[in-house]
Amino acid sequence: MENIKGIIFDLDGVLVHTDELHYQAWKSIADKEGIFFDRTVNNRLRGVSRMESLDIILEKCDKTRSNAEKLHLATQKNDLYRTSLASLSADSVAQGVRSALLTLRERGYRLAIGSSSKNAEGILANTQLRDLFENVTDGNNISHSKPHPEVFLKAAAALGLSPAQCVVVEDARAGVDAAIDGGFVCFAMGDAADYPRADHKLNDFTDILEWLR
Ligand code: B16
Ligand code: MG
Repeated sequence: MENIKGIIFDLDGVLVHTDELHYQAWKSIADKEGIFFDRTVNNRLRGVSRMESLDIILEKCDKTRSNAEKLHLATQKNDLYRTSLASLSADSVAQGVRSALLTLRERGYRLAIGSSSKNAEGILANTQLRDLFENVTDGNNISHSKPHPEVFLKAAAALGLSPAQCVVVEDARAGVDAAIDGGFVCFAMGDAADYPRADHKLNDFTDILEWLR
């Protein structure tokens, strides 16, 4: 790890448990439309863009939807999701995360966000995390969502670092694929913790402090 100078964090499911809010919003849409949707299907949506998430949900449905109908469903989901984001505050940040991020900064690491979400800036503002990161690369800045490495390559470039100088922290298999295919070291937690492509497993977010001294 001597070469590591930067850390790029996924947002939903790593720093904040907005993954649960995504699940609740999609569940509400699927139930209203009579489409089967459970947490196993939901795990396939981690790190994947909003429209690609909808396509995965619609795999369980025989009815073909027009692009306009799909856009309407995705907008309904995002409206529900954004309503739930309004209740986020500094207290919504996962246990130990803020102090671990401060410690990593004190140790000299450069921090960035690499998220597929178009709501990332709002989440970082509501949770008062924004100032801890030099760069936020998110769903508004990319053409290809995870598992494509674009989001992490852009975040590393914004920090002025090469992929080999950065660790990516992810909770999604699609995100681990993006990191490894982009040439990054990848720490995995949550749903992706046992994914063999990751370099190291974090049982708890604060384990990162043991790896990056
Ligand atoms: P939005 P991450 C991803 O964020 C979520 O994991 C994924 O479930 C979501 O579909 C995607 O953002 C798009 O989010 O609808 O807010 O633009 O995990 O890459 O931080
Ligand atoms: Mg995630």
